[in-house]
Amino acid sequence: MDNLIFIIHYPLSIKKMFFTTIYPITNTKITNLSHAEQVEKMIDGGAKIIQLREKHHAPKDFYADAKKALEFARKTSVKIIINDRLDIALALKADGVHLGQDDLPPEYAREILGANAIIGFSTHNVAQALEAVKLPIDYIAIGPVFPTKTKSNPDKIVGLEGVKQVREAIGDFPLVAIGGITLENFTDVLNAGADSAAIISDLFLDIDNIAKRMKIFLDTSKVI
Ligand code: TZP
Ligand code: MG
Repeated sequence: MDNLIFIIHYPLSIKKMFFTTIYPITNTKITNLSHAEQVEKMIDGGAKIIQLREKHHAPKDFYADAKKALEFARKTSVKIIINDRLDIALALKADGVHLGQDDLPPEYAREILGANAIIGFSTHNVAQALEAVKLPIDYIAIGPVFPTKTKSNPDKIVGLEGVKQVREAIGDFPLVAIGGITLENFTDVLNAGADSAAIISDLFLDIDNIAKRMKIFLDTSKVI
């Protein structure tokens, strides 16, 4: 018993509890609302984990807006994940970061953010997914599942078949599907094996009723 080896398994199963069937992502361009305003509405609609994604504003403006969003979320148990910007996630003590294939490698993000942070990683095919599950991350995203206008230069569409193949390849590793997911195809995506669906544009179809649409998504997933 001298050489007891402790193996730390990622993802920590307790973190899986933070997932709901919907993983909403903010978008200031589509909504014309600040990240903080969107977070308020998403939380009102029942979101448990929200990703702040900003592709246009200056880092200092994103930082200030995300700070307000986080202050609001901290009155609740809702988790806030920052897309791309490990520096902003660290500065704000956000709950985690979501990284893409070309971003800072997740190993470094883990070193910097620590064991409790939630780290997500985008993948676009089975081979990338299989590599990703070896990394110290908490969930992988697969997509785009369907055509999307929200992301510039999207990777090849994987379809429902792609989600199924990734699910089969990765076992029960937490899986988020993304790209072109709507109220109509959302249950198919979950049935294909995704734990959660990350949604941008379809959540904002009616800008005045973001919370209501969020609730409809959550209620829809309760009946599958
Ligand atoms: N990554 C793959 S598709 C996508 C991202 C960030 C955009 C998803 O947006 P939408 O509007 O839900 O298709
Ligand atoms: Mg990215």
